[in-house]
Amino acid sequence: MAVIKADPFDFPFDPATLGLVVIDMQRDFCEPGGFGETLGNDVSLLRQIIPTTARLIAGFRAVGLPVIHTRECHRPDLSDLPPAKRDRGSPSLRIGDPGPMGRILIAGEDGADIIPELYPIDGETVIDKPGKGAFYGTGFGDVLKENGLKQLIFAGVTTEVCVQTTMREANDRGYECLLATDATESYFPVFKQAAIAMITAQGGIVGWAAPTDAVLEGLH
Ligand code: C5J
Repeated sequence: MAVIKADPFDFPFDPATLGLVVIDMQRDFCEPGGFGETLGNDVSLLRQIIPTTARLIAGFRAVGLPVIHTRECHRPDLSDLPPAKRDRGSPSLRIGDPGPMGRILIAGEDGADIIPELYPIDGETVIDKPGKGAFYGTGFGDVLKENGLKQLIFAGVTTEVCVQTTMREANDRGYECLLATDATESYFPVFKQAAIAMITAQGGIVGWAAPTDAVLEGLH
């Protein structure tokens, strides 16, 4: 067993069953003019983690372990978009509306795609998901099983929404999950810290947390 130094205690893992899940590093969340900004958020906060996340991805690729990417997006006909989601709040543009990077959070549009700095390479799986969690309405669970994965390292945005939701879903399904604390970000720094605290509290009730350097050290 290999080990990653983590909170609330070391994370032992079998490299044969470990994978990296990078949540929603999309232009719509990380670049001006996308969904995140239409909600009034400062996207520069999320951009701070791009170099660290790139290093984490490169580390997994270097040792031949799987990298899975997700994208929060909807079908062009909006058939997988509940009105309750589209109508929530008062963004300047709603999901499906035309914006500077194409229709907001719609599959196939530039804004819904992954940022160029972290773009998937050939052979990596990309899961399009209509919800905040990656299991709902997708083949994510099947992909994990087909790859024999049991332990998951998580990165991406936003910590307290899609990352935490997916970690909780995975934890309930028996996966052991670790969050790379400097490869995840929120538009609200206080929410990021709270999410990490919630995940690791009570003996790791949702999972573990560790910085990218500790994860990469564990891989070697
Ligand atoms: C949000 C996400 N925050 N990827 N999506 O709406 O966390």
